[in-house]
Amino acid sequence: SSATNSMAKEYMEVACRKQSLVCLAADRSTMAGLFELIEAVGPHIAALKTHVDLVDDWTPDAWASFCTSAKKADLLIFEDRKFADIGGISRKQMAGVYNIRAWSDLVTAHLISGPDIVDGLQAGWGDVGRVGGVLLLAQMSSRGNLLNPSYTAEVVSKGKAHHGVFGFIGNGSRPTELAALRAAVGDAKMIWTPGVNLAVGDGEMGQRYGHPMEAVMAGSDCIIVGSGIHKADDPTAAAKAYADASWNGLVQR
Ligand code: 5BU
Repeated sequence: SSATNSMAKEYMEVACRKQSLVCLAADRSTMAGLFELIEAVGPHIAALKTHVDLVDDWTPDAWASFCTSAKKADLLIFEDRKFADIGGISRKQMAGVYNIRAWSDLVTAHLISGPDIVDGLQAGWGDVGRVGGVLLLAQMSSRGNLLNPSYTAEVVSKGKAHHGVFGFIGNGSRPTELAALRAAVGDAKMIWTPGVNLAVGDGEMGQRYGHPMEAVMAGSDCIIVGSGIHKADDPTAAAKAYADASWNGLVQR
């Protein structure tokens, strides 16, 4: 109810209906794998995160139909593109082969090039008569990342003041850092967190994992879960387990 962005309310309504604060990181490299996944977990997740450029057999038509399936499952579509260029180029990168502006509701961006990147991305959606929200990377989950506390503080203070910013990416693997981020962000913007797995500890290639319930209790509004679901033997059961952990965390918080 404190959120300034209407899409944040839309997300929370879906999250409450499904009793799930899970955003699925759908990191499968075939269209068939993606369709299978959304079919299996749709009822237990509240948003869908994509990396459109890692799909081997990507075509515009297959992608359009995948996005239709996501909308049928009541999901915001979040392209984790991590834009970082100057505003005018970021606007153009919203078009191109993948035409991200036409189907994404949310995208990620670094603020390294300055705040005009947010205006550039918003102009990208505006070019096709759509609206969207930017999630700024305030923290990352990977070890050794260069987003130090003073950088995080700058991102939060600039991002909080921008109406085009939906919220921030926080580090789900470190509840203490996350709680500090929550305190800095306040209640008006979202915090979404990757680096979450029921198997807490180190993941592949420097990824780090914290427990989903602890992340939510520390202030996460949405846990971003990839391999914990898409590599599970039973993705449906896994998605349900993450949904339950996130919901219990929210209720306790
Ligand atoms: P995993 O399989 O749960 O580790 O997948 C995590 C996903 O979140 C993956 O798509 C990453 O690109 C994404 N991610 C991340 O892991 N850490 C970050 O700091 C950011 C994104 Br930003």
